[in-house]
Amino acid sequence: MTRDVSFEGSAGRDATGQRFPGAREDRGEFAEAARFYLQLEPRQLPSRFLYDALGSALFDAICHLPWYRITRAELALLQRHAVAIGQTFQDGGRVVELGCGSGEKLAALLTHAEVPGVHAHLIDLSDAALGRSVQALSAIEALDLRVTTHQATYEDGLLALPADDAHPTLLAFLGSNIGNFDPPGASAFLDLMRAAVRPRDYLLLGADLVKPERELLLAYDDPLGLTAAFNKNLLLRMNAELGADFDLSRFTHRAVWNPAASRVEMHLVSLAEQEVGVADAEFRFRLQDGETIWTESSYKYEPASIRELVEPAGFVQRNQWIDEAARFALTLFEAV
Ligand code: AVJ
Repeated sequence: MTRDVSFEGSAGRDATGQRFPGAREDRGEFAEAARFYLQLEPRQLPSRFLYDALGSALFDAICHLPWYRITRAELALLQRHAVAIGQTFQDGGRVVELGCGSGEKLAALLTHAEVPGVHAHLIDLSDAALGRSVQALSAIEALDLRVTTHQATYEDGLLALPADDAHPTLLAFLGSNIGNFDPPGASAFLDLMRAAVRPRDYLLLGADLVKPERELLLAYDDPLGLTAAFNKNLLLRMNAELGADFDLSRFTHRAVWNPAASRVEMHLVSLAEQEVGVADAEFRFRLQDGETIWTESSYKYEPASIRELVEPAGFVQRNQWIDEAARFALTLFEAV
């Protein structure tokens, strides 16, 4: 296995690469985002800030919970259909994974696909995640794998992808990470992914499906309290990194299924009327008793709605594999 590394910066930009209104160069990206999103109505914070070292470890633990089935269901589908998926990057093609996490899923896919000479490109914001993924892929020795890591936002990573006219590309966006985008954001992101590949390249999309509310709430408000800790860690992180003074005992985790929008929302609910300061972002604000800070949306799909979301970006659906018990879909699209 060979490894090359490239770094692309993303400071001061939001998920779509835009600068925030009133952004200042001397404040960090996190401070800028906190200042902007905490003053919106309703108050909110972008979910990508959940993933510092502790947040990423908590998310990995969540993936082992019996109530959170996305990761296991997707891994099983990838293994079962690896040979069919592997057709898309035969002949020394590339696999580009956005948000590789631990690298376990890509490793499972490549192990079971048995396609030699693949060039894997890993795009993730977290250096730790990239390191673990390289580790996971280095365990596959037989396949003469080449791995390039890009520590970057999805957008910057896609833009930095070298053009490759000679080899087919499979772009993988797994784990229902698409579900963190609202529908316009998802469409814009699909356009971006389509622009990064050529006709006859492929997109593999993992997306969680609508299921009974009781199951959704157990997945996002688990009885062990891991998801609550994952959510409240955002307050801990603001205290540590932004000089904020959130009192964690005065907030509680809440998961809500919003059927009209087809999404699970995570909120941090204020348990009292209170004032909070975020020193490094130079602002203070008052929270009412019961007021919430909205920290994440996880959109849930119907099998047909995935196609309707993706095809307008310039793809056609070629295959869809569904885990009926977990209600999770892996859908393969070809760029046209
Ligand atoms: C990693 C964004 C797919 O939305 O299910 C897990 C994150 N949030 N539990 C999801 C998450 C709460 C997860 N994604």
